[in-house]
Amino acid sequence: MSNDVPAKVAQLRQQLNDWSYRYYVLDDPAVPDAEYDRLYRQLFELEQSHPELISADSPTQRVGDRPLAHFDQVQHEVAMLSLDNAFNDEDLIGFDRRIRDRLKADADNVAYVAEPKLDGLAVSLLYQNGQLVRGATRGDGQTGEDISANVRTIRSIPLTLRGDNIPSLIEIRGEVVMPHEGFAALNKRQEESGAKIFANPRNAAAGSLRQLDTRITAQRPLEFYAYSVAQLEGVDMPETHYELLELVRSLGVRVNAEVRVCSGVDELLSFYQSILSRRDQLGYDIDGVVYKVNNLIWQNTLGFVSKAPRWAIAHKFPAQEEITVLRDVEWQVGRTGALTPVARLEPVSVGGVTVSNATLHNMDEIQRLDLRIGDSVVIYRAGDVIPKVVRVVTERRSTAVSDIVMPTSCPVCGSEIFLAEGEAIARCTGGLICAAQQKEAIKHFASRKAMDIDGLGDKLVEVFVDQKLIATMADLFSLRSEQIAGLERMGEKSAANLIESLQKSRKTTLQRFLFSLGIREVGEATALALSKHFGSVQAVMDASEEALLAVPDVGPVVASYIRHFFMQSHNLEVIQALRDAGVTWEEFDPAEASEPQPLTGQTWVLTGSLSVLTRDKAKEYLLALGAKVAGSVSAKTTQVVAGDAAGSKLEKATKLGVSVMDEAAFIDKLKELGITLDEG
Ligand code: 5U1
Repeated sequence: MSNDVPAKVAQLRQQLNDWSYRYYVLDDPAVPDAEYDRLYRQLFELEQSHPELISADSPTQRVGDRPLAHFDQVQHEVAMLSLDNAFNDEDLIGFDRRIRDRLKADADNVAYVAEPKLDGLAVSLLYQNGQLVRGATRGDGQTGEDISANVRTIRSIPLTLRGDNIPSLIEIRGEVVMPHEGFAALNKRQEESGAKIFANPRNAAAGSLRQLDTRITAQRPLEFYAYSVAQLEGVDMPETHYELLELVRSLGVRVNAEVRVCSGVDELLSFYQSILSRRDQLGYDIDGVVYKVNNLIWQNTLGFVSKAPRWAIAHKFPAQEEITVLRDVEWQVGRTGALTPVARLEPVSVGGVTVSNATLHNMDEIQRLDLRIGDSVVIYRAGDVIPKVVRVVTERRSTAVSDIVMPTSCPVCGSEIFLAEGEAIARCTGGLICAAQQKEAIKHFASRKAMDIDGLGDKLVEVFVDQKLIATMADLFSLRSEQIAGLERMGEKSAANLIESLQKSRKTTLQRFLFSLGIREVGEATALALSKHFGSVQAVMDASEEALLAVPDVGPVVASYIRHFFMQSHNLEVIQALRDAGVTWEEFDPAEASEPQPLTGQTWVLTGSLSVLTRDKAKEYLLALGAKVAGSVSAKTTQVVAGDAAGSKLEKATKLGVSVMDEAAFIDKLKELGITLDEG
């Protein structure tokens, strides 16, 4: 049996590498992450019991187990160049004219490859006989730093090239970036742990790549996109840059999906406009587009001038950082009482959007920036990332600046502000007597994934609290139509509708109810885990920290937040008041509910638009029946429910032979499994 181990290890590595390729290069995940993780674990365990089988190219060998002492220097065999810039259409027209003049091209239209210019860090990857042997930074273009250990942690960089046309040597160059989503999550984690907040994704990517401890780099959401080949041996050099990128892609290295061949200046300009209009949706920062002459012989003919090639140019986008003046700092109180300083700015256009507010995170960040009211500051804004103050332009500081002082009492309710030892975030101690916390707590309570009170938007909650019609969520259920009809944007009909949806929302589930209470760090998934584990609100209320720690998804911090929440008498009063107001949910005894549910072990995917059920309701029913609900279709999917206008997921299900049902069949199935559909 043990003879099969090497074969099994090889097969697992092959499978994991194939899935990574599908995920990163083809952008077409083959299996859910959990399945990847399961096989990874199998491989890891096999390698642990057979250490002689561990090899550097194994997917388990991406992260080192001790920090490096320093980075070695690397001499680039081929210099890493920079690019000339075009700041407007005229610059670009001039670039194209110079190229046609030099090439004496009779053709009017030179073919170019147009690519987004990613705003990250240029990196060189050297592969010998298909193995990644070196990763290096650009440095000064001639000498960079050896960051091999760091680049190995980036999952979109293969440790081994794919296919059977592997070059004996290839040096691939490209950009390492941190996508917006990962950047926001990283800064949130940094903020919560009191660590340094990164000014923008480029700085975060640079800081992560220059970590001597690769275990830290491995936790940073870095991605790689290839854009050129500096050395190639052992396979024929293609004729065009585009074919070169295709070769790179065929070797399993990701190339940006936006790359296009364009002919002549007009096509270049429309590419520029198209990318610019989608800039905020790409998910990572770009600072322009790059155009390169496609024909590699022509590139050679054109050559270089000083440190930049004549055959390429970067057409710059409006900057994502601008300077403005900090007019004031206001302190916002959130749902959990956290005090967040918000910069009120002299309005400034950043990347085409007017910015007048920016987050300052916390007092530590204000001190780190050495910020004063009246300072000139650099603002960064991109995508969905909330604009932020990057730094102070100290050279412009006048004598008229004033210090920023954290309030000692809550700006909303006047209660004391408390800053726990070692914490960066100060909090109002007013709890539900603080209108800011009341409002935020009620908005959360009413939201779609919580109690789903149709027609009760954020604005209306603010009006109800300001008019002193309600102070807690329980008060919502004593509202009468005549009290609210006539309020701002509230006619008799909408008032009656709202009362009706309040009435309907009284019947809920234990998971929704627990989620709706707004306990710190108790999101949908934790609420579901709590409800499955305890079966009743009382059992959650009575649970010790130790008992809470037995719930999957609950760690010591969350457990302490849950305990703290149920120790506050005002919270217990609100829960009782909600029960008294007729809010109900089904409870069960977990000891009797250990048998598997009808869909345990199955993975379902919902796609297209459903007309009878909402997507959330459908998901809730499936979870209640024990199924997992996934976002993408793979060979592991048990069942796809396809609503109207279902697109690529339906196509994929058909291709993979996964069973598909329409909404009517789905509803029949739910009924058959004992689900009573909620009305509406
Ligand atoms: N997309 C892209 N970015 N970028 C940066 N292509 C590209 N090419 C570059 C640079 C510095 O240099 C070429 C000279 C290969």
